[in-house]
Amino acid sequence: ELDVSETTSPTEGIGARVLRKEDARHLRGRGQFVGDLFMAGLQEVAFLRSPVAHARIVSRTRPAGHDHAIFFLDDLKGVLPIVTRSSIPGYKVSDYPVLAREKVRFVGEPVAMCVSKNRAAAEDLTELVEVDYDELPAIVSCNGGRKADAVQLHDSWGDNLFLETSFDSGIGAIAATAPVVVDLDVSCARQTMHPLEGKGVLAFWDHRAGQLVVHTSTQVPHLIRAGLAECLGLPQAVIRVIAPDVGGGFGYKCLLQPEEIAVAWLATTYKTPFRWTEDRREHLVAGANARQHHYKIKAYADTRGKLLGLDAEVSVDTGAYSVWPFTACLEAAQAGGNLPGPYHLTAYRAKVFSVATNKPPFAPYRGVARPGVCFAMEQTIDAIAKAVGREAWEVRAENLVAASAMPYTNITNKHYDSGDYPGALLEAKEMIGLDAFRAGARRDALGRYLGVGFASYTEQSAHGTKVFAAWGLPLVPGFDQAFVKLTPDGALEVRSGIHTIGQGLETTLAQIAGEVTGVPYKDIRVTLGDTATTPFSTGAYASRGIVMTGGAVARAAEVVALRIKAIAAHLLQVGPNAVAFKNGRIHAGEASVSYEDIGRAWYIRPDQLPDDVDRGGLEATEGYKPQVDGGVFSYASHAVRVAVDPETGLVEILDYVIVEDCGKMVNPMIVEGQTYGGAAQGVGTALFEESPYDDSGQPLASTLLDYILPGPVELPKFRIAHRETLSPYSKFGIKGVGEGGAIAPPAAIINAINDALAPLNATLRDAPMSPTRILKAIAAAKTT
Ligand code: MCN
Ligand code: SMO
Repeated sequence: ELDVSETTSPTEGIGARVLRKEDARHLRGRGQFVGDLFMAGLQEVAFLRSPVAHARIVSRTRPAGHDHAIFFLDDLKGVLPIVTRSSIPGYKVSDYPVLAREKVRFVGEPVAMCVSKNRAAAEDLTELVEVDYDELPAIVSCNGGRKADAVQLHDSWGDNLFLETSFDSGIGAIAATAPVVVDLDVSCARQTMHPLEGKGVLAFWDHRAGQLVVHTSTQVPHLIRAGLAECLGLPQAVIRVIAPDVGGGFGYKCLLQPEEIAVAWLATTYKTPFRWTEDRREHLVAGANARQHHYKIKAYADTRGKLLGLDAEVSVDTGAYSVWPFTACLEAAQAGGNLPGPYHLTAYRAKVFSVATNKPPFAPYRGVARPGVCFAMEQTIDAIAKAVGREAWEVRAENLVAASAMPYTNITNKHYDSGDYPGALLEAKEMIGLDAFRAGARRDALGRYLGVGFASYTEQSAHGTKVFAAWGLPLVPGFDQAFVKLTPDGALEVRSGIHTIGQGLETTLAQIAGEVTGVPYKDIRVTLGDTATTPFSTGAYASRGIVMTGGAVARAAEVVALRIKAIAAHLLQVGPNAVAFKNGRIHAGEASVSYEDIGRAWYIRPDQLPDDVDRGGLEATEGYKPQVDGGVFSYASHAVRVAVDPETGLVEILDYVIVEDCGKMVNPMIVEGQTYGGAAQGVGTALFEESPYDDSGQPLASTLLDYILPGPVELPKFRIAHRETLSPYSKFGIKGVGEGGAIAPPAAIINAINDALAPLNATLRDAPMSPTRILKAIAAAKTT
């Protein structure tokens, strides 16, 4: 039986593969999610959602006697719409109402809120509501949305563009003089995000504290408090947000959702507890979406395949509203800023559009823009290789930023701090066995075509305040605080407002605190995600947790460690520099004291301590941000070998290798888990997942029979190799890793499929690479 208190790793600090503290409860089914909470008088909430994509609401009616059970927007007195501002010039703000009143803008948009003793009864109430819709044409694509005569989603806008912007370092003469030019149109499909646990919120009024208490499945409790305060018109001090166990977030749980505000309003108004839990169908139809990017690329190269310039147009199908706090610009602006990726590029131009469509809003999803960016850029590299007749890995290696060039500031002003990008690629090439593969047959005994593909990327992590400000996000600061305390009985408490959403911060923050203070891992308790008991953190997203919160924990722990040492020195009658942490005690040579001795001395007998012992106590709150505001950059190269069946269009992944570098690893086992899980989601993006819409804006994948998630049968055993290049800018040289695994699989897999299908002259450009798309590409090649 797994029991983390039995972890006996000789080292438990940074670099140790200690078992996760979280798993003791999760493996026994004893986690506490929003759905596990119960309170006396709890009522459940269901939402009536729009059945049409775009319409004016002519009338809404409820049967008499249901005023306190069925609610429309007008009933929600004092509630403001979600308005997400941005300082990016030209960005258009959308008013995202908590319940639709004049207009609905996507299928699934909440129109009425119904409350009853249980969910089924609340759902029954939704059937009593009558709404008359006057339907409008739906905008279901970027092209549709950009047409001059397109119907507008937001009446005052004048068009359907959240944002139109450009990056331009000048392409200059290269367009006319470059010997090699490749053109590509690349698209990836719209996706939903599917954390195991859907969104959930339970709110009640705490009469003793005089506070609205909101238990919500979120990655960003402190931000949600700010957002709720804004939309409910309450001071932040009157709101307590608690994130209980969160069964996966992946970006989806970074948002302030209308349902969250509506349920909080009920609790504030009626002073009794209410809960809404998202069901799978709501997630599929009404939950925020991700990934739908379209690229038109022209790349210029010399005859060896050396990149000379890149010219791109990127459109993102961003859905109906701008989400709080990340806006509808994030994805498109990031796509434009990240397209050059890990490559040395001296001429770059990109036009970027974020188009409003009659679909659910767009949220960040593991990798944020970069899976799309990598998909486009890595196909471009392969296309150049094909044009100049070289192996794709060779062209890649020549264009990657060299280790000797580090630190390197790229063409979109990203400062790559450290690493050996070509080194990781070459290692991946060896691991996948490219040379042996090229020497072997192109088809297997089943007649399937075989191919190998590569993809490389950088993963910006731990963005600072200035980066978010430059993305126009005034509400999103890039720093964290943490609190560390030695208790009277010699245990260590660590608290921060970030949250553990599956990625393991309860474990790794404890490892850092233990590394600094010498307190044994089993005696460290990490408390996260409750605005009343934790100092500020922006939250768990952008692979920032371990760098930012980890840095803050280290700094607070350093303060406490100094005070522990001062007391120990006094107890052991030596100078403060003569004591050291060893084997769970504080030593001066052979003599030692325990952490409990320290706790007792400080809390119980402070009168016996000399005056020069720091009176700050055995606790400290400290803040942290890395030395650079632009974040620290992890990177990786993926390589994959596939078999493609030309009769069925099915792809089998035969081998998959990942060579990754996230600086100093706090827990290599968790880094592997993160990489594995991310890559699994990447395989979903590559081969299976797609949320299509018909011309009227109806979602065509509203069950998990239509929306295919990869399971164990579809996933390869990813083979992972680590490199550990320390960042010069972060505490311990750590870089983030939470998103990386998800970035490269679509790119590596499409390159492998195109390599396999080369003898047939078939080329794919769009994800997912479903059997249908593969058979179409083969058929198209036959007819040309
Ligand atoms: N880690 C480490 N050594 C490093 C880097 C990271 O040991 N050099 C560990 C960290 O200690 C942490 C984990 O890896 O336990 C991820 O750390 P980090 O990269 O800092 O990411 P965050 O803590 O900020 O987590 C958010 C990140 C994001 S943005 C998404 S999306 C995502 C992800 O984490 N969502 C996840 N991984 C997820 N994993 C699970 N199981 N569930 C999610 O919802
Ligand atoms: S998509 Mo991760 O929450 O940045």
